[in-house]
Amino acid sequence: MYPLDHVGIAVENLDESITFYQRQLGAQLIHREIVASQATEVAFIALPNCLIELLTPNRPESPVAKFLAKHGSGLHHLCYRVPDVSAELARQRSLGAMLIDGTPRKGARGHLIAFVHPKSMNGVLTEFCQAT
Ligand code: CMX
Repeated sequence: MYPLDHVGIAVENLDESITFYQRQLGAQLIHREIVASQATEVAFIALPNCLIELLTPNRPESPVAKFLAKHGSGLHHLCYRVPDVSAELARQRSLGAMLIDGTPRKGARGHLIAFVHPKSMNGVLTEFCQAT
């Protein structure tokens, strides 16, 4: 089993959500960036054992915009940290999982990332990431 890297939470307003986590949980903001490949703006909040990724769309075609319109703010995905995303995708494919990304791409923090469809993962959108 791989370590959990972060929990992705879709939010309508990034600034307000960062303030909420800082005030409500005493959490620390460690990183913020626009992820062009995902049409999102994200902020990482540090917990002692894991990160929370707050994500909001920065273009209307973002998958997060569709998610927010359908579900509202809330849990969006779980991300596991793996040593080799390509190898993990091959393993997931061999087990019959429905890959969203057939090959890894560049995600937040310069990591290589890939998503697997929630319908293959017990209803949870699942990301694998590899530090580069
Ligand atoms: N978690 C669980 N289920 C989800 C979901 C999510 N985040 N997003 C969609 N679904 C479900 C929907 O509820 C729907 O289920 P039903 O058919 O039972 O109604 C089904 O998946 C299809 O959803 P949809 O609203 O029609 O959306 P799409 O099929 O167009 O897209 C998905 C869904 C997962 C393929 C798309 O969001 C995607 O490609 N996601 C991966 C990329 C991504 O999310 N990037 C943002 C994060 C970037 C970052 O971390 O930087």
